[in-house]
Amino acid sequence: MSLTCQQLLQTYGQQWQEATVHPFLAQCKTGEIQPVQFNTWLIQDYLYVVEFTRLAARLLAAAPVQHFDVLLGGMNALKDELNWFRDKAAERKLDLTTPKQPTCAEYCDFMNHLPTMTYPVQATAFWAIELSYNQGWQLPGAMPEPYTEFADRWGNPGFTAYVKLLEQQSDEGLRSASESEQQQAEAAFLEVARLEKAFWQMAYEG
Ligand code: HMH
Repeated sequence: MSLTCQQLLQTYGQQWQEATVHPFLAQCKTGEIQPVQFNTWLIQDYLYVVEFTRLAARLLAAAPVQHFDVLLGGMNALKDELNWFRDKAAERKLDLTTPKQPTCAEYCDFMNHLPTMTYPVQATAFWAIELSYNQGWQLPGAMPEPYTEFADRWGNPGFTAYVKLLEQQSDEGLRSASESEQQQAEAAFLEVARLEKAFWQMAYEG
């Protein structure tokens, strides 16, 4: 029996919970989050998404052609997302040339290293990264202004459906993966969970 994404979520429920439930998100929901905290997240997440877009391109380069449709759709959404980040930063007069904080840099290093792994490993990590934001922004429930559009961006039903397709593609890749590749996919999943938690904490500390 090959590893599946659902198995990872079940086996590592505790780690996944810590990756997706954080006071930062809870306080966006209550409106208590402070501008310095939110703006730190916004700048650092823009810098993160730039590197995530490179990861998406490298995943596409490693993927079977049957998986192109879903991945190209995701890349199109990233085009909009990067421009949207620039708009949000401009509204708040934020400097997007700010250096990466150590946690953001560590997460970006992890992503830049992933393409040395085989496709199933990359696909599993990519799915986990997208699911973390889908669930993280969705679980607290509808958010008040000015956070509504942030929660909607990753929590909307279309994004949930996209993440489900990523899961199917990852599972398909894992079905023909070796024992060693499955272990690497598991390790990559855990690393995403750890880095997601650290990224929220970084933002929370402002
Ligand atoms: C830190 N994880 C982080 N930022 C994001 N934008 C996503 C995941 C989803 O792409």
